[in-house]
Amino acid sequence: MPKTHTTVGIIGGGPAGLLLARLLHNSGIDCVLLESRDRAYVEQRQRAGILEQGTVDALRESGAAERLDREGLVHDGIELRWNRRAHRIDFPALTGGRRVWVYAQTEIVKDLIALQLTYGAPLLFEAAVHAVEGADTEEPLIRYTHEGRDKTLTCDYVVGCDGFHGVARTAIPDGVKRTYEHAYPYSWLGILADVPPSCDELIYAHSPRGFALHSMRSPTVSRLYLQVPNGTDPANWSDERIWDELEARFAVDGDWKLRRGPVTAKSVLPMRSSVTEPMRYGRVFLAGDAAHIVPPTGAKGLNLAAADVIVLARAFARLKDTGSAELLDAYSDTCLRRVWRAEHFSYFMTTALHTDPGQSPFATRLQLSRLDRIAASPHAAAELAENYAGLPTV
Ligand code: FAS
Ligand code: PHB
Repeated sequence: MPKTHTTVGIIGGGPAGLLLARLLHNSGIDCVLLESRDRAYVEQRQRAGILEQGTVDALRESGAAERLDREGLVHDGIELRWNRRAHRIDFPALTGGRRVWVYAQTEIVKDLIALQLTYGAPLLFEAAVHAVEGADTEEPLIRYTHEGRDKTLTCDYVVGCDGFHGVARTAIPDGVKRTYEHAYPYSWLGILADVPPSCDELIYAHSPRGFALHSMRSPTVSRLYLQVPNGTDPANWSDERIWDELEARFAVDGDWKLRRGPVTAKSVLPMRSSVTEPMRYGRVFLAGDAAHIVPPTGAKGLNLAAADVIVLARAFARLKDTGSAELLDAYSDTCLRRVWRAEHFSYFMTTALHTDPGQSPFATRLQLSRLDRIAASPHAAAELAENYAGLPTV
């Protein structure tokens, strides 16, 4: 019989909700997690692939990194390509030792769900939340449907981890909520392919034909993306057409070769930025994509979600241990400083590397000058490395 009251009601079983539930459990704080989809769906949803040092540290501290440490790929840099030249960004050398891990979001979700179901507080799948009421009262209420019946959950606090299309944001009154948005004039066509990666580290390529990214999931599975027009139908892109276009965009002097193989998944992802302020109203908090969206070029989405819940879990633990709400009251401002830094970095990486369909030759020369500067200046390279490998969690 599901609980009817909890300390922290969490809406959404993506990385933000699952990591928050894990951190609260470790602090002895009662919570209930409500996820609208079934377990299989959330575990197979292809999304992010890069973890910052701070995200890995939090997963380790919460006891959720055993498989990550066994199977994750540690990366000390990325390669930028433009005008047929390549330049490596050396993260540890430029950031005093920080690095990144390649470990798919799907695997993090699987690991956290397994822990949650074994040791954690209640995690209900196919529990769709359709309203959050009383945000400005002492006992906010979540209305949800589970097993065909309408139910309610009263909470001391509610945390909306329900992503960009979730419901929690509606708990903030329109007169209070401020939304900042930017849409990019292109999308990404993302593929998974059963072929070993053609590189040891990620390659981000600027080309007159458009952006391309070579990432990976394991020593035998590659993850690649290429810029396409908004509204692109992935069905119009055959494997051969995808590989031909990727090969053209990664072109570089020297003997580098792009390995080809069967494409096992393809999807189109729109590029947008969005921030909702504040990230708290009364006793309702927003975390992760429920509060902010970044274009994936800077590999920030998942890591921002983790940073939010690390700050929030620490604040709930302070309240439980000392009675002080100081960190809770600072949550929104604390997170928004990092959110806007990540929004700017993601905007920088996206606009520096993508070719806007309508951009002028002058704009292209400015892009090339930015990329030349990163190759020429350790200071410019360090700015990119610090932002990519992740700023220390506050
Ligand atoms: P999520 O969206 O992951 O999770 C929200 C959860 O809430 C979902 O499981 C949803 O089912 C549930 N939910 C929604 N409404 C609900 C309701 N009413 N009741 C109950 N549950 C509800 N980031 C990168 O860094 N790199 C990438 O390559 C990348 N690729 C992406 C591709 C796509 C298609 C998308 C959409 C995002 C991508 N992102 C990427 C960003 C992505 O990784 C997010 O930042 C990350 O999933 C954020 O995690 P959450 O905040 O937990 O939100
Ligand atoms: C990924 O591996 O999915 C990935 C990596 C880096 C990005 C975006 C996506 O910037």
